[in-house]
Amino acid sequence: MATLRHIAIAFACLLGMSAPALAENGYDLWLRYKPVDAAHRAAYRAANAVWVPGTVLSSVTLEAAAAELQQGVVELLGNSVLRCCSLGDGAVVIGTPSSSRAIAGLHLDLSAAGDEGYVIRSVTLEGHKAIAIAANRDIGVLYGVFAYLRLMQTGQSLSNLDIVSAPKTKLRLLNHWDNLNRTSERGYAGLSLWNWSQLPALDKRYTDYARANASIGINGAVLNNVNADLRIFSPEYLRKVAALANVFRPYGIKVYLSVLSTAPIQLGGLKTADPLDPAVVAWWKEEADTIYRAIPDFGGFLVKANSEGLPGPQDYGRTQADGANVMARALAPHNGVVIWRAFVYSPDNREDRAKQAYKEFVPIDGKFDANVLVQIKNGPLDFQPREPFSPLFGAIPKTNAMLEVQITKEYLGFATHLAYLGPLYEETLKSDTFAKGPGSTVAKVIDGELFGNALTGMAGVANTGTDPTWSGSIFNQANWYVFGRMAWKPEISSRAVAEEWVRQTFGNDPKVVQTSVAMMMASRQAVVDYMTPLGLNLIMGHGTHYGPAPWDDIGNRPDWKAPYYHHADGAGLGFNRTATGSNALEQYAPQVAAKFADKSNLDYLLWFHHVGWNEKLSTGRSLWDELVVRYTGGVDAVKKMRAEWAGLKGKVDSERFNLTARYLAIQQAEAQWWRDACLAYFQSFAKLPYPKGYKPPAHPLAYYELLNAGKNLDPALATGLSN
Ligand code: BDP
Repeated sequence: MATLRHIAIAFACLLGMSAPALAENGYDLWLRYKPVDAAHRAAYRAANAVWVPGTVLSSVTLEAAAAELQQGVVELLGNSVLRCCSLGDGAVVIGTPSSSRAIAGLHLDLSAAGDEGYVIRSVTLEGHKAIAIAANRDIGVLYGVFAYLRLMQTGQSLSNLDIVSAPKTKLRLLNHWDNLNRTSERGYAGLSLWNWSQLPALDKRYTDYARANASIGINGAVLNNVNADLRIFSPEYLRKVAALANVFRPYGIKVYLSVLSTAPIQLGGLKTADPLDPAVVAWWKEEADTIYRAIPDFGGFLVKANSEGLPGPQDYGRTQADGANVMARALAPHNGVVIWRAFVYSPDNREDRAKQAYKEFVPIDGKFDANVLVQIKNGPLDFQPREPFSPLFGAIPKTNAMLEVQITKEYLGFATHLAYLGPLYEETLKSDTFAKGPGSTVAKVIDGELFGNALTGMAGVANTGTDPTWSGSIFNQANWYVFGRMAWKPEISSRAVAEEWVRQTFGNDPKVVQTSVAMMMASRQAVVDYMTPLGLNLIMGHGTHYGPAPWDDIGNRPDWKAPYYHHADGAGLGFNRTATGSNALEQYAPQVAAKFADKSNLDYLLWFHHVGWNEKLSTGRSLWDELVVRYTGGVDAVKKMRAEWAGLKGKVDSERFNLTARYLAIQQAEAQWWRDACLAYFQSFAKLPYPKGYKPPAHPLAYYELLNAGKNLDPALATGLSN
């Protein structure tokens, strides 16, 4: 195959044609080191002619950096291999001042690179033109090498380089909601990557996973589901975890584990898990010591407590801070951290679910130990296509606040729908909390700039699995990519990242780049419009969160039923969270509350207001008409994406082209399903005609209700389903 491919490329080049688009399955992600185009080849080859000797590959990380550079340069530049040993123009020198004499001799200012950052600079080395990739620590060198290769992958100039980059956040973590039986909660990309039954035996995929993460600066992985199975702490599993940690270590990735607060009972056989009980305190210490014996650089624990039926410190009348601190004190001597989730809500609490986490955590601000981070979902509810930012950001200044986003698309169409999440993350990060006046963005809260927190971070619920594409589709890879890039640099633009990703993933053909970026940038709003326009939320299929089910009223938890969120009735639609309703607005700074209270802010209209069906909106249309227009617009946007993609036939290799085309067809059908089902349902309250030119749904409401779990579901079946 390889030979044929090379012959084909050589032949095409000979005839002056661009190389044909050959099949690829997506496994290489954005780390495709395909030969660069003719326009750049000569300059890149000249700049990468000589490998400067003298870097002592004194660590596995430097070895990985050197290997990546070698592979990248060889594959990107075709037959040119970095030559070793005699200095000449076009030298590339990598290392830290202590591992490389050449780097030390250049006396570069590395202060801005910090512990993990790097400097890439055009320099003169013994009279020769050279490029230095330098850092204070080995991991910075590896990150620098990936950044350097990215310059060539994306067709940028290698002249006069002067790049300094350092991550703005300390913990940049993937959260894998993976179970020990290899299912992955809310995973749509095959089985879990972790083959527990074969570990500690290794698989190349683990190394490639680590390379992909390191290339975008991700430095930690929580291996197991937040709904944790404690068997992972048994000696047998810890050996398996340690094997993964060994593979990830050269790439700067630490492993973390999810744990339950009742571990002292379940694992330790104690009678209580009360965090203030001395036996419990001692048990956590011993457990931490055991883990660190197996994994000396273990990252720490991720904890979901008193949430969705899981146990927690409140079961003993203790606070969330008490629960976190007992673990934190056990981990502190080993430099481990506790990441405590703020995703806390309960059906016994009659308060608006969107207000519960804030009420829980604001009173205990300042009570958490220094090595605890509180991990807050981007919105106050649950990873919806669009939510206002969580009011907790900016409200707990004395606590290390970490942002949690979902990379897997639980509420945005699973694997098949094309939805680039960069704009969603960007919207959250750029949201102004006004906590310390204008400009107090969520980005500045989570990177520590606003309140001076020492521990900072961002976590993404991973979308990785055994699917050949890793992420369930080619475009889903972009969500993994943009998560890493934004965790590194929270103020980066999602459009810039989209372009960078497209160039690495599909090449630099202007039409491919332009079209793909445009599709990506429009895609998330399209999903909002065909699923949950105007601030609607949580109207997805019960339990599965697949497809529309605004009628869903299964089970006995009101906060797990769709009507709790949309409040459709004969008068109108939407959740009144103003002062006359739940007053969730009061949890935001006055400037933010005023913005959300403004009914012309249509993105959050129905999130904060119950609006009459006939009420005129800022668009000049009634709510009902606007709803029809938005739902229809969402479907049209998918049709447009599909047509645009079709125009790239022949410009993208056939396997990845066809897979994407197939998924866009599914997305179009499902967008239509969403539109029709939701409009049929809401019209049963609005009882208004469709605006001129807009088609009513093809079927009656009952048809859609039957399609997705709802009123008509067998009650026996329904009891087995969760939220
Ligand atoms: C919800 C998911 C559920 C998770 C939960 C969480 O449906 O599977 O366990 O979030 O974040 O959105 O803990």
